[in-house]
Amino acid sequence: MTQHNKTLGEFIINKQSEFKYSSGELSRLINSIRLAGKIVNHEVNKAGLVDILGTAGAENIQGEDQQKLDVYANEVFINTLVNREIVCGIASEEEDDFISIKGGNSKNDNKYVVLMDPLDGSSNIDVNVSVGTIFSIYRRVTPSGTPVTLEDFLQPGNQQVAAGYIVYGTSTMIVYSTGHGVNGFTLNPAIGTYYLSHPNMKFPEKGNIYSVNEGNYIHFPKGVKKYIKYCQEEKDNRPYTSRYIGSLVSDFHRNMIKGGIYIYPSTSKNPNGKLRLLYECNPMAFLAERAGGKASDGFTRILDIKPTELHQRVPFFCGNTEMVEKAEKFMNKTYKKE
Ligand code: AHM
Ligand code: MG
Repeated sequence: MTQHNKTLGEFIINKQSEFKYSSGELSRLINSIRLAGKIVNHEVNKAGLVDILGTAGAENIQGEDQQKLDVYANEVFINTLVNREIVCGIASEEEDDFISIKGGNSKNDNKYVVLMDPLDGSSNIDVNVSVGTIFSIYRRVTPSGTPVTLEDFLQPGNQQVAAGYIVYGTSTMIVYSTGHGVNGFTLNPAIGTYYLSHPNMKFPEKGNIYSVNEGNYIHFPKGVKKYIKYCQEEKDNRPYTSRYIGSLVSDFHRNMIKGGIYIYPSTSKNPNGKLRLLYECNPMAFLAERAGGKASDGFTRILDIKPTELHQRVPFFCGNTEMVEKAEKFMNKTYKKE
């Protein structure tokens, strides 16, 4: 990487005037996220060396085992945002309820709330496979200076001011958008600086990768089964390639660069799928659309869904526009028969 590449810090300063509400508050918030990301990255990278692997003995609200690194990442992100007094509220996949943050003088004038999945794909930690952090930023809707309420967090994804993810992969990257395109920055671990490595990321026009946990095939809706068969058919540029890491951030990241669709549908066991609307689907849908892609629940645009609860789950179809639209067609055609 050459030294004249723009750093994330320089990029944020240059772009600040493009932000919708340019008080510098959003810039400082993204700065805090990149700092927390570096700390988590450091810990993730030495996961094999220290006794930090394994479960922490607690379960999160969805009844899943929490890995130690989940707990660690959750604490780092929350502490960084709280200590810098940069947001008025946080909701995390690892917390039962949202956190209301008071400012130093007991009054909090900050405008933004952050929703996050501090360490997504955590079942991959023990086997040295990429994991990620997903974040989503909204302006509060209740009056500033008062404690945040549930209403501030249950906003439809189309109200997001910014969203992004950090992928702790073969290299660590932060990819985010404040609404003006999607940009990716790669961490140079030697000096702890992120460099702009992937400016203005876009899904290629055509994709040929489908990512879905086919082990659940028997439980999928008819439309998804038919779409999978379509992907496997020998016709035109098909069969497509199947790639599934089981780590949403990594699967999305690859599909955005190479062209593909990610699907986590409803199943007969889990009618709303597995992924969480607020912490996973909305931020990814925001990025997908900014990168020329599309995200839906099979029928409706993800970003237009009005959330009703913090830990709500939703079926998720996300990737190249053409591929998502094709999958939606299969869903619509078979819907009545199911
Ligand atoms: P998590 O938030 O508990 O880590 O679950 C989300 C992850 C996604 O990253 C991934 O795409 C999906 O769960 C994989 O689920 P499955 O193992 O059922 O295919
Ligand atoms: Mg997750």
